[in-house]
Amino acid sequence: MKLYFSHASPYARKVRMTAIEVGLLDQTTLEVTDAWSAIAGLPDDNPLCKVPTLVLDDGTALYDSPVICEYLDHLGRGRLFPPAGPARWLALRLQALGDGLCDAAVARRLEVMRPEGQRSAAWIARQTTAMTRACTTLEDWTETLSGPVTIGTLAVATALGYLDLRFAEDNWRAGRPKLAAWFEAFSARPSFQATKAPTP
Ligand SMILES: N[C@@H](CCC(=O)N[C@@H](CS)C(=O)NCC(=O)O)C(=O)O
Repeated sequence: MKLYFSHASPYARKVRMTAIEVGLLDQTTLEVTDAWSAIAGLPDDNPLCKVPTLVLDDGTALYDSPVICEYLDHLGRGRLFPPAGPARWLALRLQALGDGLCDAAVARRLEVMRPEGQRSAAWIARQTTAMTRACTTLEDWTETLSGPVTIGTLAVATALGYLDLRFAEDNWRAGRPKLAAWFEAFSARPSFQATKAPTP
């Protein structure tokens, strides 16, 4: 299998963590790809030209990250996606919130990077508000994060790691002591440590 990824992408980090957690990293060839400048390779395999994209040995390409993670979990006989029932809905809900937090953060970053005259302050404010609300909700949900490791907890951890990478000045830990303590403990996982973006 080949995984197109970028070091900074939180969605790709979630996939790499999944591969490690279910014991499939050694069967995965990692190909660093800049989705924004790729003109061959990634767009041939994924018409959306996004990372992460996983290409199976028969040429089938899988995207986006929830699909890839569930595939890897199934192949590796992992337990990151519990069977249908309350535990599964909780894991998927947490994944949706973690991924949605990333969506807002990525959208804000892209807007901030536009030339000054083209930026929308209202758009940046909307994404920032969504990020703040998501972090506050996660503080309220900390007890649900403290159970077994699932795709939900991986998604939340990678989202918070992305905030540290791109929006450290937001200081998401302020006023959220339970979430900060959970993240501190979760960050020690080898899969999280092994997938840190290299410092520029
Ligand atoms: N929902 C997708 C999001 C993937 C995504 O947006 N990846 C970004 C990098 S962080 C990307 O490749 N962007 C390129 C583009 O939007 O053209 C997933 O979960 O995989």
